[in-house]
Amino acid sequence: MRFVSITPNERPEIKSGRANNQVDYAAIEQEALSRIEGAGDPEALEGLRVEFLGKQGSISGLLKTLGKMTPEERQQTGPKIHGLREMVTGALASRKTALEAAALELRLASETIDLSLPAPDVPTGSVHPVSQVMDELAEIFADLGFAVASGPEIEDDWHNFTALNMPESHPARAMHDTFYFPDDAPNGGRMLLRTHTSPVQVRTMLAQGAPLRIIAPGRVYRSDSDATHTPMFHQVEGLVIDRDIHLGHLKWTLETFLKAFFEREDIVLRLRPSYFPFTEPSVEVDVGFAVEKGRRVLGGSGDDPGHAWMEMLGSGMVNRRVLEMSGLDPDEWQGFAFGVGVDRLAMLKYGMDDLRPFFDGDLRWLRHYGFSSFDQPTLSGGVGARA
Ligand code: 2NL
Repeated sequence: MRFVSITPNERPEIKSGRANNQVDYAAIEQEALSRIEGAGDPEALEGLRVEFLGKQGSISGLLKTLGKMTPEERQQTGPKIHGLREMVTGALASRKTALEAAALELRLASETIDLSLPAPDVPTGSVHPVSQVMDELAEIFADLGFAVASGPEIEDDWHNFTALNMPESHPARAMHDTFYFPDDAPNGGRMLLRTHTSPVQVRTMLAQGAPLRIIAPGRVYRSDSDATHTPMFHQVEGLVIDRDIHLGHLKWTLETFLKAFFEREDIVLRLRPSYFPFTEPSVEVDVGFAVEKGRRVLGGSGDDPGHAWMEMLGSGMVNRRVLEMSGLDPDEWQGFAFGVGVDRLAMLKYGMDDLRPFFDGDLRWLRHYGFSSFDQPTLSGGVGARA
């Protein structure tokens, strides 16, 4: 086989631009193509690209000879050199594709996956019981036509207290051990961490007017800490404002909610007179329970043998003064409201006896009590799920 070198150094006529009519372009092309075809790996191919088409490459050198030719020579030789460059460029590209395909074939043939092996454990989080209960509450109240309202956790004195019929001097303020921000807050008014989600409801009444059917779930803060109190806890408040709303609506709503939440038809309520500054009359709601195997099980009247009453939530008809301060005419609009601790509801429903682990972030506890996010959105499934 005839060996044709196309390296410029060894081809003086190429380098000098002389005697182009003597250059055998077809032979050069033939050799270039066969060497490209013979390149066994991407590195060798890249070496050939540099050798032919690089700055100092042989074909680049041929292109440079065009400048030194007469117009006639150039017209004759130009297409040959450009054609050569195009052929070589195309051959490099298709060889590259072929080498890549071959490498992939090799990998596919040599790398196998044993699908019968157990997959490594993927760490998955779980839904915190408080979040789970919040979702259940939202679902149950959604079935009853309540929208979810939210608002700031850093509140001003007026929305948290004054608008709820607790003016500056009101003794009920002492019942809320409030976290206050420093007095020199930039906007003048004294700011605090909300002690309940009631200010959300005041803000919603002011913004949307009546009628209204909302729940306000969220974090609330009181300076209090023992086995049954944490400085941050979760509350859901509910508010219904409409014409001719009365205590009967309150009782039916709470009974329907508690039956759906605890997934028991035999939940019995006791309404007991109480006092809250923001409701009049105020009603505390107790639920009957019995102790089975050391655990409190809800159901039945607290007056039944072996039963007792447990305080469940606070509620009442919205105080006229609260309606007025929220921009509503109390002679036209009435309403009921209630408030319940979410953490307490979670403890009762899922059999936990201490509140503090809720906020410790202990992974073992969370794995034990957490819920799978792949479960149904709620366990109780909303109102009517028990039918
Ligand atoms: C409790 C008591 C309650 C309310 C919250 C409320 C809100 C507005 C107007 C009137 Cl905007 N009332 N909320 C009413 C009664 C009781 O919570 O013991 N919660 C844990």
